[in-house]
Amino acid sequence: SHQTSTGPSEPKRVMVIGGDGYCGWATALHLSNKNYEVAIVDSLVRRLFDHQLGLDSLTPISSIHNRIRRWKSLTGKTIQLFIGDICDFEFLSETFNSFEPDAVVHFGEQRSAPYSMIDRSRAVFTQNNNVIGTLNVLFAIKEFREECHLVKLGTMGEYGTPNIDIEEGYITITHNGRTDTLPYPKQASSFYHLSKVHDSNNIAFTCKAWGIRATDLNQGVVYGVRTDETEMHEELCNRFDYDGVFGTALNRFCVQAAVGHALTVYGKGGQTRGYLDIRDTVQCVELAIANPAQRGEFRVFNQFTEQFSVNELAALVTKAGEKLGFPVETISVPNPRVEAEEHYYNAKHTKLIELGLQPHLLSDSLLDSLLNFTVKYKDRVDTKQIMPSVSWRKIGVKPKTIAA
Ligand code: NAD
Ligand code: USQ
Repeated sequence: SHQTSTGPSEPKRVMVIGGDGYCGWATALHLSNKNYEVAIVDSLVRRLFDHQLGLDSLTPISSIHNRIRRWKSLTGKTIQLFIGDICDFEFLSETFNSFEPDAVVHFGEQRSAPYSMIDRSRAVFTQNNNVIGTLNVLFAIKEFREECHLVKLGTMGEYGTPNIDIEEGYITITHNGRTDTLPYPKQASSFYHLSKVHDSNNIAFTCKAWGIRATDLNQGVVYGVRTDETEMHEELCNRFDYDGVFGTALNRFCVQAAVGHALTVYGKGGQTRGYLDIRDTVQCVELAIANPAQRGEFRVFNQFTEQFSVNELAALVTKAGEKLGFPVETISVPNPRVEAEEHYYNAKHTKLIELGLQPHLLSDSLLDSLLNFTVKYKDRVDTKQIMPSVSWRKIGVKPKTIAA
């Protein structure tokens, strides 16, 4: 029984792969709260990466078992849990046949660009984990649940930074007098971002060949931590990465400001990306599920709400810090990545708005509360984890040990 019932075709049973992670946990709770039947599938490999690299979330996070028990005791709602690796097809088949999803939201990938650039073995792990995992999901849908809608997390980074406007998935080109609508050119710039390009190609092909219905959500950089559901209890608290491997731009800057570390702008700081609040991540995924793609359709949405350059983010955090009474400095760090540092950027993002997305834009008050949130946990910050440690140019075949 749905709250947001908009039609008979609306799916009820949603499998959230990667549901123990940052975006996935918030989404699983949101969908459960909206009366979808939710199952989390996760290998917990992300918690293992943190142990292996000696990193930790800014926020203390409970085990997935305690998280789900707490959710049940607060709301009476059950979230099913399947612990396993989706690269193991036997495991994935069993979860499909046991849970019988109407929609699969697939967050379950190695998602850090720096992690994928540590050494050969992490590059290979990333592409193997991501590409084979997604292929297995496609085979499971074909074999066991052919009506099931795949909602796949892609990335805006698939497009790179071309010197023309970025469209949503497709571009109409006239060449030598003939016109066609073609996949938008992809220019990813890490082995992680490239894994998403490979996924998109595999998904597009199986939509055509097998009639899979899929939505590729090319998400921008996510910021924030609180969602209506995760703030109900401290045991539901989401993870918040700030380290140089898994931390992302705005979240990192807030933690840096909170502990009095200079903001780490890489290179010239003109790198411009799409950004969104984690409350909009959960809203976008719900909208995609409630309005499924057609059989055989490969739908692409650009999932972000605003564009910022790294310099603009640093300026916003500096202003917010000063307002709260602590001075914030910025340093230019030699760019560990290979990327354009000054470039044109104008990406379309209208399709989710057309479906009803009501964005939470980055306002002064949101930035104040995010900064206050990081200040609350600042004693947990390991400042040794802040500077970037992974170089795009220095990647080699030798297993890289992580220096203390
Ligand atoms: P995360 O690392 O916090 O969560 C990913 C989860 O997937 C983890 O819990 C991990 O254990 C699980 N997982 C990984 N491989 C798995 C496998 N083979 N089998 C089962 N579970 C597996 O990452 P996140 O930040 O929540 O990102 C989720 C998705 O959203 C990713 O696909 C990412 O590429 C995409 N995305 C994230 C951001 C962002 O800013 N965080 C931005 C754009 C897109
Ligand atoms: N950057 C800095 N200083 C920092 C951290 C980052 O200048 O301290 C710069 C980076 O060089 C880059 C930009 O900020 O130009 C964004 O970097 P990021 O680490 O915030 O994000 P990115 O590596 O692109 O990856 C994150 C998620 C990934 C997702 C992607 C969306 O980890 O899963 O796919 O955002 S997007 O950027 O749109 O491709």
